[in-house]
Amino acid sequence: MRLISKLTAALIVSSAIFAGAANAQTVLRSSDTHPDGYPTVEAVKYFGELLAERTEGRYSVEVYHSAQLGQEADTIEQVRSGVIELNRVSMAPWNSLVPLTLIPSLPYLFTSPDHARKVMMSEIGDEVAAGFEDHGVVVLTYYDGGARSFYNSKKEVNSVADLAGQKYRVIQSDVFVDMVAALGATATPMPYGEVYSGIETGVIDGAENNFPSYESARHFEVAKFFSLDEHTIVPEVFVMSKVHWDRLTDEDKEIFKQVARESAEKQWELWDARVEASRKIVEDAGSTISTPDKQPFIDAMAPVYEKYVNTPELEDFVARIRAVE
Ligand code: GTR
Repeated sequence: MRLISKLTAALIVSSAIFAGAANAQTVLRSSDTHPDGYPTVEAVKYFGELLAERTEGRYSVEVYHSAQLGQEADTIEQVRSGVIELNRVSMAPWNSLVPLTLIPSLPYLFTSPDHARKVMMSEIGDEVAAGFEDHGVVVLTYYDGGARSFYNSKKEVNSVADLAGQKYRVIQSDVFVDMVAALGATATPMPYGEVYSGIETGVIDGAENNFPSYESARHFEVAKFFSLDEHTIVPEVFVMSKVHWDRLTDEDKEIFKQVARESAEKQWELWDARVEASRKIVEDAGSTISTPDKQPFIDAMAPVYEKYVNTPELEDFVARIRAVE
């Protein structure tokens, strides 16, 4: 009986969504790989609050954090096909699908998180976003993905030479694989949720990420040597399934975009605070943080640029990003 009434309720809700009924309460489901409290999770919750307010309760958001709906690659398929309405993921797993996302994923392109924020919120970000629409989603906004650095379970990395022969987990993206290879190490692409045990069991020597991820995924417990080489700042994307987007009225589309933009500003605030807090947590827990000279790392990236920035248009695109102050 209970099951039947649950199913009936689900049907009523989904038919309300399908009909786009004016007074329906539509709950939008959003996925995130990070735990509750993480800046991206909190920013999407904030988006939901603003959305409910500005639509007089017609829309609300439920965030499925902690990879409850699966690893990023799976949830990307879910949002593309419309099984879930929203998703917050890194830009890197889109690299093979949306070619222009390769550019903001390049190592040492953005000079600071602030530079990345400015670029992604400019028309450059809109040009990147346009490429997503052919693949079933609309970019609502970008969030700050912070600077990523290498960390290792066995040794301190103070130079490019120290990376030789080390095996690092990377995000499932060719740019990441090539970047690690150009540094003389080996890349093993694998889902985020497998990194902790991968390091613990010695399948990989380490991984690379920003302080909030290193801390919240507890990677610092198994890899205590953090090397602040800050090799890449990859934006996060907050997307909506195009199937659901296309059902919104023009007025609602405006509201969605506007509150998403406001949620990005919130995320930036939360992000800055969390970077500091996470750094303190890992230092207190005994992580050593080394700060290698970045220039040799930057120099080693030349082949990656040669491979991916391979047309005059892309060269121009990179130059435009570099020119943003
Ligand atoms: C984090 C990012 C996640 C995920 C993760 C990873 O910084 O926020 O979306 O992509 O990195 O390395 O898989």
